[in-house]
Amino acid sequence: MSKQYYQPEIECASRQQIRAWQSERLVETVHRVYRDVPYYRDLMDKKGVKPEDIKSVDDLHKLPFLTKDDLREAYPYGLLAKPLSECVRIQSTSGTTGRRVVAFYTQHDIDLWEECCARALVAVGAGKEDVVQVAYGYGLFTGGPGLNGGSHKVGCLTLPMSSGNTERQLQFMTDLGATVLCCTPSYAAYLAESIHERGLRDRIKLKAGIFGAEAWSEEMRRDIQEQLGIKAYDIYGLTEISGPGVSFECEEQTGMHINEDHFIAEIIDPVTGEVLPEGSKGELVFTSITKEAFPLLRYRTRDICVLSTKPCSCGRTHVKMSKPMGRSDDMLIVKGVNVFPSQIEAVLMNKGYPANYQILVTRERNNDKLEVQVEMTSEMFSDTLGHISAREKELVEALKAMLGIYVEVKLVAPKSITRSEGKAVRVIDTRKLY
Ligand code: DLL
Repeated sequence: MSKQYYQPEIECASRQQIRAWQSERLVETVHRVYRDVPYYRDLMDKKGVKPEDIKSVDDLHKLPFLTKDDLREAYPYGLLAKPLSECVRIQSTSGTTGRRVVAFYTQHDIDLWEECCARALVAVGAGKEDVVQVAYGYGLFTGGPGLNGGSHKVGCLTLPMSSGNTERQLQFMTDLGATVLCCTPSYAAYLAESIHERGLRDRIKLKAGIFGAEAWSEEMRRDIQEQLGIKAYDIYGLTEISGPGVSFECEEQTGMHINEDHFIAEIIDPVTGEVLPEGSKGELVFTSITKEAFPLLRYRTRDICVLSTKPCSCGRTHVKMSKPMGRSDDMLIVKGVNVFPSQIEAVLMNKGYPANYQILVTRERNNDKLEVQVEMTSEMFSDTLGHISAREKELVEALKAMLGIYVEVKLVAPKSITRSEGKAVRVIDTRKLY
């Protein structure tokens, strides 16, 4: 293991020590933003909170929340906590609606972010001898630059592929003997499928994959692991808080350790904003405590998950977050029933379908219709030409059992759903709800 990016004194510190670091850094950050960022000063004044009221992590709940709307309102420079002359980079979220969210970095912030990604790589067993293929998008999206920087820090040979151009990905993967693949899980599934089709399985040397940026189920993990003969690890992050590496999985593969020396995590009730006890399912909220240019206090991620400080076999003591179980804002309400796309995916994968599907939500005469188009594997396609309706019926029943509502299922031919090179577009909701 690379010593520099696995520091047991930090990653395996006592909970008491972690809390002490967090309290000290939180107090410093709150004083700094109150002094230097008028937007924060206004928010805190409106809530009647003074920096002196925040003496430790126990006082965190007194601070106002920050939302994506605040970031849009303060766009572009309103939340900047350092002079522009000290900033060296921006990154931006992948959202296409409304004003984009732009995050700023000083060189210190870039180093910190890349160190978080380096920790993620070391946690999956990467070291100087490894060849890391980074097939996340580069540019404004944080996936490529973050993992690229982390890989450099660990000293791996880094292949800055960016996403797309599958032929070239496979050529470099085989010719250069990539051992670690970093990309979205949907692109990993597509690459696995392409490797299988070309009979390249014996020519790849991959041992691990670091897949994140979108929701993926345990079933999808199993599929990718089997197809590529690797261990597939989850990684989480968001542009606003830095990018990938806010949390990452270790060899236990049972949730992602949050880099708690840099970020404080809370779980809140998404409706009331009340802080919930450990183990509750709710919305994840982050406070960054070491960033210079763009420190965010109590930022509402809209990601629904659960936190746990249960001891981990890897020895790390940093709190673990579950895989996000959906978003408080992408949850579909169909015929009054809450539906998470991840539930549909779990059913499909359980029944042996590939991760190529699309969920269509429409409304006709005030009646919601939920349709899932699912691609068959080529084996299924040739096997079941006469039995498609039986297969469809089986899925309808399984989805009904999971969701409690009728879902129309259409099985479609292999390769008929457009492949994604970045985040897959899973849901097409044409209802006009607002
Ligand atoms: O997706 C950063 C990233 C890049 C993470 C590469 C991991 C790997 P954004 O484009 O700002 O940043 O999107 C952030 O994506 O709030 C989650 O809803 C979702 N997301 C990120 N990682 C995961 C994950 C990057 N592992 C938003 N599982 C977040 C599920 C994820 N959802």
